[in-house]
Amino acid sequence: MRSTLLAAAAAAALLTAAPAAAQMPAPVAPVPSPAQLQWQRMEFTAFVHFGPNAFTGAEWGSGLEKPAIFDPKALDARQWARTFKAAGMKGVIVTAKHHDGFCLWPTKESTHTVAASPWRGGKGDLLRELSDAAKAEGLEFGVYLSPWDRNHPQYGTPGYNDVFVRMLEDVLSNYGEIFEVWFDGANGEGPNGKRQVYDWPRFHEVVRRLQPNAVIFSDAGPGIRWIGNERGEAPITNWANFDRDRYLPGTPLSMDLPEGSALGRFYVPGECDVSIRPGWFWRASENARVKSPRRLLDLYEASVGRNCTLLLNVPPDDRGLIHENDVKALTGMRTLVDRVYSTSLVPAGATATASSTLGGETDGFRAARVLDADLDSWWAPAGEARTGSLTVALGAPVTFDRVRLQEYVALGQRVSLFEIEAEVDGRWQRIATGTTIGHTRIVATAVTTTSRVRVTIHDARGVPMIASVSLHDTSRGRDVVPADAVAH
Ligand code: FUL
Repeated sequence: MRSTLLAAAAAAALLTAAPAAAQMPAPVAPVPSPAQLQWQRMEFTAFVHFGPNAFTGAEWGSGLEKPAIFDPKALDARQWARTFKAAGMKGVIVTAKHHDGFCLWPTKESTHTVAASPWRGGKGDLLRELSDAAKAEGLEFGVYLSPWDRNHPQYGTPGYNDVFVRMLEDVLSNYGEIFEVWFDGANGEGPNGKRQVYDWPRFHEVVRRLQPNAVIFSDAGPGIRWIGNERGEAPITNWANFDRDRYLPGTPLSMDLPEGSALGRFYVPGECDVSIRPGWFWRASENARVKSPRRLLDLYEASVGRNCTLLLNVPPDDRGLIHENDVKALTGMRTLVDRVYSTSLVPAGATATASSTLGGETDGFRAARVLDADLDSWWAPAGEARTGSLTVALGAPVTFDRVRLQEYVALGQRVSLFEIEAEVDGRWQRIATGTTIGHTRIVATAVTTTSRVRVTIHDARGVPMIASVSLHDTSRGRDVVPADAVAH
């Protein structure tokens, strides 16, 4: 089902992208798979850390916790899914198994599972409840699985890789379509004091076999890479291109993890994971330390606004509910993101012109295509040019402090150097310069009032293909979020 949808979406994207009069620019490798492209366009996803740690206050459970402590009496996965949906998130990824080894589904592969807990009389299956709730709310469903297991008696022996493979098979066969599989790279010691040598090629093969459209996250991919920190912030220069096969932690090549590299041979976009609270798991002592809506907007700009996705962890509490303070923060964040980013301040009557246009301005890849809301409709300069500029005439002065640029990345990420100018008192003045754009780049500028904005691409890896130019003002949200929630 999802595969048919993905294939149809890819074909439609190419069709809508090509005006009759012009030839499509050639792809510039590496290009995303349809699943990666769809994943990038999701932009914002919920991460859910839940398990015995919500009852003990631990960050890393020892694996010795008694399953009897896992008893979230009011657990309501629909409340989680409704909260995420209302926040503007497009999917949810749950810790099916964290380092403590406790499985949130009743697998035969372990005795340390929900089946041994009092929750739902030992008949519960959290993956079932959450995948159903996600489906009901129209959210994609994904799973986090830690190969590091501090409980399993076989961890640290070759037999454990078979156990982990069977666990993966369980999780990937029984809960419908999985959009992302999140492999935690942690590799500590197990109950016998040994570390496991993980069989990654085999783990990946299971995912490809059972969920061919799922994207695989781990530090260096293969589908999605870690951005290198747990603060939710990507570097300003950000390539989806990345040499995942050469990545080695602790060597100079690991420097490529945050930024990617222009010449990277694989398309492996970055994901920014961060918690809404100081810890990954809920604890009562952090109820007053939930990040403010304003801080969450900053994180949105530092992740989604830098060609990455934002994977925001919202851990349920020991009742099995998303705590009121987290709900409030997410509601405030949604209001801010909507106020600032759901519409562009470029007025409907604005016009766009370009230094040149592939296929001509009448029915080619016209400049005005950067002003429509369709990401599959983009401007490109004529010939094989790797440079060019777009001028947007606003018709009347507009005040803004953010410019959002978007590339059409289906045929490869291209732009490596750009400049933004505003016409002030009859003279063009530079208000920002930047390197990469990618799927989305949000550029902060000084508060600027102008009737004309010019975006110049100074260098790119191929013909630049610009899908969108929009203007935004972060002061627009301030009046709708209470002052106490804004402070951070
Ligand atoms: C890390 C883990 O050790 C943390 O507990 C958390 O799950 C984070 C997302 O990944 O590797």
